[in-house]
Amino acid sequence: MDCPRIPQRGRGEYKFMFLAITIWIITIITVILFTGQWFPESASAHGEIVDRQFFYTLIVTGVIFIVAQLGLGYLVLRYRERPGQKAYYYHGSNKLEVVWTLATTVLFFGMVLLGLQVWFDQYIQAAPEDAIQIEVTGQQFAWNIRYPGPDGQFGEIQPELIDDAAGNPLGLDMEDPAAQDDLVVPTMAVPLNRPIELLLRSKDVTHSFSVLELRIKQDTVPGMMLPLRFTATKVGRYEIACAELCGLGHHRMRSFLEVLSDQDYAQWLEEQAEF
Ligand SMILES: [Cu+2]
Repeated sequence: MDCPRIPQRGRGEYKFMFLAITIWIITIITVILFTGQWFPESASAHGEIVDRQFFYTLIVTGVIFIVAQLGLGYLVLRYRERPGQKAYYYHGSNKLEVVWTLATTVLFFGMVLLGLQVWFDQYIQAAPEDAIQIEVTGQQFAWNIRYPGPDGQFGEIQPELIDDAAGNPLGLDMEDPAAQDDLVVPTMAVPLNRPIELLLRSKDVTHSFSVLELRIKQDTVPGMMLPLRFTATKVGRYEIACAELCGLGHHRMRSFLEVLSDQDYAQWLEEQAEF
């Protein structure tokens, strides 16, 4: 049956205009909120690449967001309810479905390929021979940082020896000669421009070791030892935050990481060992 359109502007039309304009205003506000400085200046060798990857991702997703929201406002206006107009069934376009599925796939894999190298360097590539290994164990709600000491070997740990009250939060087995010089401290220090390999563990639940300036963030998972590599390039004192909601005291699970010159680092290690 033929259904002629009856063009007629009623009061109801304004609500569609209002909705479309609201969508566009929210889009503009969102874009403004997303521009500007996201992070403090990078203090690690891979930080620049992470920032570049972040910027590309923001641009690609931002452009898609803007186009989609402008389109949404336009469609609200174009296909608004009009007096006397009847809705009709539209099956959709298979060609369009294929095009945007392919476009999304290409974009997604493109972004992954762009970021693959820095991800590979941090997680898959073996640490250089001269990398300094530091073990980090998260627990509700503190970080335990362990250095292997002058022998360069981490001593044995036994879960049954864990005793927070007695000052042995990791369960270090003092009968093992390699454990006797191990240093367990609440804050971390690393030397400048030296490759560092963190070995991340957790005693209880999932935590996340995160230092914004160094552009590092990695979950610590109970039962796993996860490596995380970086080279600090700027002397400074940076906050270590837990980036995983890990319990009621999550907000106070923080520590500090100091990047020091070689000389200051050697002195720091000596001072810590004296305690
Ligand atoms: Cu935590």
